[in-house]
Amino acid sequence: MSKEKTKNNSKKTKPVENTTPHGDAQRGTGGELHQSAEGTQHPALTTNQGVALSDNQNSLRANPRGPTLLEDFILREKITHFDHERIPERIVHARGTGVHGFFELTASLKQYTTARILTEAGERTPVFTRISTVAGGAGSVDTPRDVRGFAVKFYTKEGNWDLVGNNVPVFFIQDAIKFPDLIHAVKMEPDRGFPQSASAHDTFWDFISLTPESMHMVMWIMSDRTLPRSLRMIEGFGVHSFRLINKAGESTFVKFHWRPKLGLQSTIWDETVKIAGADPDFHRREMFEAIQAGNFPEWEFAVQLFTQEEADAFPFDHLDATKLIPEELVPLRVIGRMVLDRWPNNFFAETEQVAYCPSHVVPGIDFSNDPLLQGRLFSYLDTQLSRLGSANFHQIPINAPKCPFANHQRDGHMQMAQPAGRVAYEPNSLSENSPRETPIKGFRSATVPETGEKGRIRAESFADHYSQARQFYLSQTAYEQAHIASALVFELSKVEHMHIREAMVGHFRHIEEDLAKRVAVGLGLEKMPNAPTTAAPILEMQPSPALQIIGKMKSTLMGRCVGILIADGSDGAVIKKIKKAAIDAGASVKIVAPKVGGAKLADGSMLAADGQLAGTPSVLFDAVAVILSDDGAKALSMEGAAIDFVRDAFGHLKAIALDKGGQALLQAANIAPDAGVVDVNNKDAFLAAAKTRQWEREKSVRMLA
Ligand code: HDE
Repeated sequence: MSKEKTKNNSKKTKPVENTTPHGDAQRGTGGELHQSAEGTQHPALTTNQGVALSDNQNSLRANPRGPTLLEDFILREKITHFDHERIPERIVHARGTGVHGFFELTASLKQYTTARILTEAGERTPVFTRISTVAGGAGSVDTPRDVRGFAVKFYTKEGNWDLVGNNVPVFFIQDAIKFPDLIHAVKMEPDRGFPQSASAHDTFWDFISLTPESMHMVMWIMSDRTLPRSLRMIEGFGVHSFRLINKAGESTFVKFHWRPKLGLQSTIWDETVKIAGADPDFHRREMFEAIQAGNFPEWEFAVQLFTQEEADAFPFDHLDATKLIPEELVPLRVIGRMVLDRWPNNFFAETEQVAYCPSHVVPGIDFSNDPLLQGRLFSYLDTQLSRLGSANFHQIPINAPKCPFANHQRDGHMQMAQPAGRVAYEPNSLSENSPRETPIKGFRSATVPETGEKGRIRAESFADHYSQARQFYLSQTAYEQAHIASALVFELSKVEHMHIREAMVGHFRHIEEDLAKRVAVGLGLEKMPNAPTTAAPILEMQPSPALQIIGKMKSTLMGRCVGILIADGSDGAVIKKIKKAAIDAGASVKIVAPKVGGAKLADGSMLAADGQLAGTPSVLFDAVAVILSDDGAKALSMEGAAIDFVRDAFGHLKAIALDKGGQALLQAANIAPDAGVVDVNNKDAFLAAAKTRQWEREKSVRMLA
């Protein structure tokens, strides 16, 4: 009886690459290389005990058509391991993309801190950065309207420092005790199990409408900040105030900021929704491709430093995480840069198992009394214990410090270390070499006096919930204000309960009457709801242009992608010219054609496509060119995907370069060209238009609130 063999792909894989962390010596029977039938060399496939397998295609059966035997330890080991492959996903921030890189300090903060990572200019420190969405599960799409987590693990010479921030500088709530309620409200509703990864539903807005302190954050999440074009084009914020402590033991407050080298850029809401369908992994794929291409994302690292006296003079409380410190009040000092340049080898081992904790700080950095931060100092360690399953999670390579670490903690699940010796306690007199305290260099907390009455009392200085929400709204350009109002109309239109819609509009009346009116009209409310009473007077604050996105876009094509739609008969010389111009300006270029094999150009040559038209819509690009022969234009005028390609590019305010055939397609799509639609030969005009969005066009393509 011959044994049935299914195709064994392993025979075809590249020979001899030992990827096990244990190395050859620990490969058991698999240690030596084996000769395959085809003559290639490969390591033996073994069990986890190192026993080489003779057959990985058939389980052990009593006879060829008989029952499987319990004795088959190979089958049982393999299936059992597989059954346990998943660990609990993060309760929030489950969907994330992680990349290795380095941090380089460019200006020393020696005067303010002893933390070496902030004092040695020119020194590079390895980092692992994970950018995430908040609400969705690990398998959810990359582009919901959502805050992005921005977590950086610095492997410093003095221990790991985790700066676990967001791409929005404020938060929904002031006190950690409200966090489970906030998250239960935004996650899918528990009875029905939807919506996944969306805030546009009743429970979220119900909670928000009853939580006035969230109004500032509401302005941010309804702005285009939550619709990033790329993970490389977002800012990052440490959110809370922290402290720096210098050699003399003096402390200074600090807020941390990341600013993207590519500038800020967002997508249009309709575009975002379509991207979710066209490429659910849009952000992760884009980051992967950028790193593979050597276009390493980079951020400036900046700080806002201020003293207790300065803080006392702010018209808000900096310990309240629903407030930011306007850059105009405390300017940003750029002190370093972060470059992400290496994709992880293994998604699970690194991106999934990385465990960030805001409590991971190094000597010279300390916490403030922000009650949200104080709660986080507990939560993250606790969550890692349940998610990673062991108090030894710090031994997983992605979490382990890259400096020596030693203490008397012992044992526990999955203990990897094998500490030698008799002594596992301190103080001791039996082991001179055992780890001991280092009073001079060791971690010390800021010596701040604490007085006052114990109690569950919200500080009065936390009572103003509207002034900064108003400041944010009034700081935006008219286009951005329209997007905020329209986002609110969109979200609240998904809310079934009238009283929740009305309550929200009531809050908006405190932020800006015009905003409230626009939303009320957009929702079709018959009369304006009353505004709730406020706990504190609403202050008129100076607008802060630094809060805009449009004001922070960079006039560049770096990191942007131009799509060129072609078909049989397109002019190769024209394609080449526009492609070169875009690449010279820093963009990447993708050719889109009805068939992925490519198109036969006018000169008879074939040009391969990077994407097939039906699967590569224009939402995946920042600007497009359409280069078609007369026949090509005629054929594509009958193709819905081609019509959508130009209609969406136009509707999403993108620059469009056209030749004669491209113009014919535009006409077939019933689009009247404007200043952002240019002749393909006028490459300067195209590149200039491609570096921005055609904001003026928007009123001609959609009704904004
Ligand atoms: Fe988190 N948060 N959070 N959070 N958070 C988690 O920790 C929590 C908050 C942030 O890429 C969890 O490892 C509480 C603010 C990021 O792995 C959990 C409170 C900010 C990430 C947790 C907050 C953040 C998390 C879930 C209110 C911006 C992802 C899994 C007191 C400054 C990190 C995990 C990564 C993850 C708790 C509020 C950022 C449950 C209790 C404010 C970027 O521990």
